[in-house]
Amino acid sequence: MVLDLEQLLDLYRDMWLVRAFEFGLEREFKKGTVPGMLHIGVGQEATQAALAAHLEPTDCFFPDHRCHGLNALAQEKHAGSGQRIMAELFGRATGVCGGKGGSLHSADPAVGNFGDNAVEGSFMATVLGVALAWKMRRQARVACCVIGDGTVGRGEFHESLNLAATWQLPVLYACVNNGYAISTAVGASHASANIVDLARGYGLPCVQVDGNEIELAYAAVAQAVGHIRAGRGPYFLEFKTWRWQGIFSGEFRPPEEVKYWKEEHDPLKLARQKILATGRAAEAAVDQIEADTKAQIERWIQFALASPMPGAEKATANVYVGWEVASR
Ligand SMILES: Cc1ncc(C[n+]2csc(CCOP(=O)(O)OP(=O)(O)O)c2C)c(N)n1
Ligand SMILES: [Mg+2]
Repeated sequence: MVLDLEQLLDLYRDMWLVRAFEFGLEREFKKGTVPGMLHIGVGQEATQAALAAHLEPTDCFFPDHRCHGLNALAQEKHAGSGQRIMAELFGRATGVCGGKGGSLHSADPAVGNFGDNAVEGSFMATVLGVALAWKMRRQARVACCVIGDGTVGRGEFHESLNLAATWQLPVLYACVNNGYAISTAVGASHASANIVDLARGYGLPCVQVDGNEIELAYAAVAQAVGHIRAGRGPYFLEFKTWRWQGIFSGEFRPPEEVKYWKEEHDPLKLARQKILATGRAAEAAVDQIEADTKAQIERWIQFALASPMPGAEKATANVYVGWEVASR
């Protein structure tokens, strides 16, 4: 075992926080209390917890559209204010972007969250600039971007890997291969269903890992982050995982596939089994972790619901850096 029991329990708590966050959010969304649209990250909790465990607030990450959990974990770990990610998704003034960012534009550079945007892959160019600045300043930091398998088809993916490898930039590519982009299977749109096969050509270390096995995911991120901080250039990680929800409601995948991922290879069930197999954790204590995180998320939802909407006077604030159109 790579992790001791305490570490495993901490990660289990983080994973439950992500799952409870997403299910709580989805429930509220269906009630109509959450504006916009959502892409839920249930099923990918181990990947998100493994990344959150290694990224410092002085590093950065560009989250993708399924990273509410990573955003919340970073916010909670580094600022003690995970509820502000929830409030952001509810469009409230107490959110990390004052309620104007929502699901796809939640950002807080103070905790390393440099934000997503709606154009898949576009931050793969931006991450190069951040990484180049850090390399020039000799800062041992990690610039991470989280991308889906679908994003691999974008030109920015190839431009980014090429330049990061050529200039040996401190970039961690965290590719979450959940098997589908919208409803297109990865092998139907890419030359290989294993993204590492495509990335390897750029000459950077490329490792594929089971993204639902928390110990393996954790160890892979530790290795990648160590490599980057040591000044040895970029690193590519492919997490093999599966998302419970797609872009639209309704199931398009075969029942046996759904059964495998939800019942036999669920990251939370796997972690729970591993914890209990140590023989040093009582089942009731493990159940309590689940109950505690669910209660914590309900408090975050209540915080969001009780928070005010941003005032109309904020509509033009923060549109341009250093120039607010206060008079309008
Ligand atoms: C450039 C661009 N093209 C298309 C879309 C619409 N879109 C949103 S999510 C998505 C699928 C992305 O698939 P993947 O990267 O595998 O992420 P997943 O949803 O599977 O986590 C697409 C095509 C977009 N946001 N940006
Ligand atoms: Mg995908």
